[in-house]
Amino acid sequence: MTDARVLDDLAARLRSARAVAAMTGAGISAESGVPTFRGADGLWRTYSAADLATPEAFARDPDLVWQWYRWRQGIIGRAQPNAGHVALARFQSRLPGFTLITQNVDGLHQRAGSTDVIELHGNIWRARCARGCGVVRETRADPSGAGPAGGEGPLPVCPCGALLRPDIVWFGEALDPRHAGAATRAAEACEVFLAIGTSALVYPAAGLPLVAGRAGAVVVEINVDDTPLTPHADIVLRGTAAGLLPALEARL
Ligand code: BJW
Ligand code: ZN
Repeated sequence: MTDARVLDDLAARLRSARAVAAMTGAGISAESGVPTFRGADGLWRTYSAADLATPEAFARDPDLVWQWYRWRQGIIGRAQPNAGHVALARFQSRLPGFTLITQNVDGLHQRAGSTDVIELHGNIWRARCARGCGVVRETRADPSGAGPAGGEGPLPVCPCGALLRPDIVWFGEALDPRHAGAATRAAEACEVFLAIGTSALVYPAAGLPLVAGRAGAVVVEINVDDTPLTPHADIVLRGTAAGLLPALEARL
């Protein structure tokens, strides 16, 4: 089938489905200028996940970890949602049973107009108590890259006296069970599952399209490259999220 026929066919399935779930990864924000993790220019090529994205790293060197997150806040604060984010926000208004799940921490889906987004790995614009007393703080969307303490200032401290840390799920940490539960239920209930711009390597998120497939959903992969999900996908669309999602949305 030609790409146009595949898109026509998929759009018809989406229109007739009672429930649709989409899960995005860093690839959807790549065209907004936000670096991915594992590509040729990915963050893990230059930075060590073990030094920056684990609770042990934060305990060892919270300054370094906050510096890295402030730098990323700067990039994300200057980025704009792209046509892929906008198309997914329109999916939500066109498809009544649509659930958007994201692994991204950048908040670009919400800035494009999506609501009720299930953020599996947290959000870079929030900080929470590192000791776990329950305090959560919004951090400023400051394009200068200044973090919650403002620029290079002292590290942010919780009223309980512990440090605040980025509200992000690091390696080895459990996902918030409310978000993991909602995402699993959406995967089990949907008739079409779209996996968009994710390397499908990081669990438990990478298991969601497989859950959906086992429950009978049509699994669709949208990615510029092959991933471990590719052999399990029913439909593979090779191309960019910002190119393919508007083309799909135009057919809904
Ligand atoms: C495009 C495109 C375009 C490009 N259009 N496409 C061994 C050691 C340590 C841990 C483990 C281990 N084995 C298993 C684990 C568990 C671990 C895991 O899965 N690790 C694997 C890597 C092996 N998982 C965890 O630790 C999770 N927690 C857990 O399992 O808890 C268990 C537990 C239970 C009970 C109690 C306690 C514990 C947590 C995982 C958290 C992940 N966190 C991060 C955040 C890091 C920092 C940050 O953001 O600040 O989440 S890691 C990073 O990877 C980030 C992402 O959300 C996640 C997924 O990456 P994603 O989105 O797929 O991006 P990329 O870069 O990998 O891929 C981009 C894709 O886009 C590519 O395919 C491109 O081709 C494509 N693309 N441009 C379309 N324009
Ligand atoms: Zn606290």
